[in-house]
Amino acid sequence: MRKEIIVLSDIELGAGNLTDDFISDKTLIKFIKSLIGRDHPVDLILNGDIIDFLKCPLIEGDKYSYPRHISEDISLAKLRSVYEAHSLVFDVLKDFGKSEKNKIYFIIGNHDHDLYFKSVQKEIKRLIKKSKGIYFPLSYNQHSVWVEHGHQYDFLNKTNKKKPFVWYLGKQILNYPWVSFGVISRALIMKEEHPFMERIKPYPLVFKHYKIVIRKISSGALEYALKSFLYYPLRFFRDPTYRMPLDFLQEFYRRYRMGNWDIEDIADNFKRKKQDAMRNNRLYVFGHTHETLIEKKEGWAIVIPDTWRDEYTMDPITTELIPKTKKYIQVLVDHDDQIVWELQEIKVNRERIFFNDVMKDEIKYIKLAAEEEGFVSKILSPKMNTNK
Ligand SMILES: [Mn+2]
Repeated sequence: MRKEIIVLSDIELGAGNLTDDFISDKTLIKFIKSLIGRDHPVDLILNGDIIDFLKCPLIEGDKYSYPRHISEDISLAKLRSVYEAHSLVFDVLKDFGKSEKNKIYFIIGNHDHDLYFKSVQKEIKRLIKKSKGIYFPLSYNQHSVWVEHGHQYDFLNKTNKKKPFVWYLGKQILNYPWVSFGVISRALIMKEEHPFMERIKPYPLVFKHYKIVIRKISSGALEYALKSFLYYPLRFFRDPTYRMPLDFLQEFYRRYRMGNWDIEDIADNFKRKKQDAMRNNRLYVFGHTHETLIEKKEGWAIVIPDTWRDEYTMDPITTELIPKTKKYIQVLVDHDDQIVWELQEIKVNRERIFFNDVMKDEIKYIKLAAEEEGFVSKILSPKMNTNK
């Protein structure tokens, strides 16, 4: 065999606090260990939202906050907190990367936009002791395999590729997509109040069973959207993070006229955008949507291998919360550059849990889930938040 390509995404490594949704360190470490010592080279593609900078607080002493203006120093401090909470994951990447023929690709997603900072890339290279064969691109394209996180086909989360940074008060800060600023200033506070709920899919079913929360979220989101149109651009005139992009306004208006508020289907959007180029590759892999998708057509296929964070699918009849399996794409490339690929999955053993019990005490079940998977959280104490 010439090469093996492994793709997984949306791991969302956080700081071990209430907004950190990754607890499957043991499963991930065991899996990456199994890739070490192959006879052939392995390209390990971490397809975006791997380090969850977006939901990670800035921890300063015994206080923490979710700052809106992310300078290089803040991204580095967040990386440090993530490293402290999940250092064994970095260690196993170090072991995997020791062999020169093994390559690691950190593809940039919307939760790890911070990877645009060169100093953050440098620090990751230092932490996993790999200076060659480690990359931070927006996409991967080798052996007719195309890999990309996919947020560029989701208009709410797409980033301005030409302008990853903006200037604010003489400092370079991250030019997050508009929605991410909303996440930082509003949604994370709600996430701390309902840390488990956000892990359960599908959302419409969750909301059906949990009407108070949906009301809180809708009114919060509506208020934020209205203020973003009418008030913030004036109130924070000099602050680029409060400017709503023009294409967002246009899209908003278009959707309003069409009455179309459906969640984006990134595979569909990609096909529409890249129709002519689809024949160039045989396999397209995306992440971002936290779903499992296999679409096979003559000559090409699109796959999404779901998320690695702790996430559940609610059974609509019994309301049992069924933990998602951990999935990855395995591609084998032979010496004639022909590929064979498969969606693989790893099951995690967990006790059965039901929606109604979880909703009575979300934090208790957050802790139980972490315990069951052997994740020792260092700072799982809420209410030190300094955000207003
Ligand atoms: Mn994403």
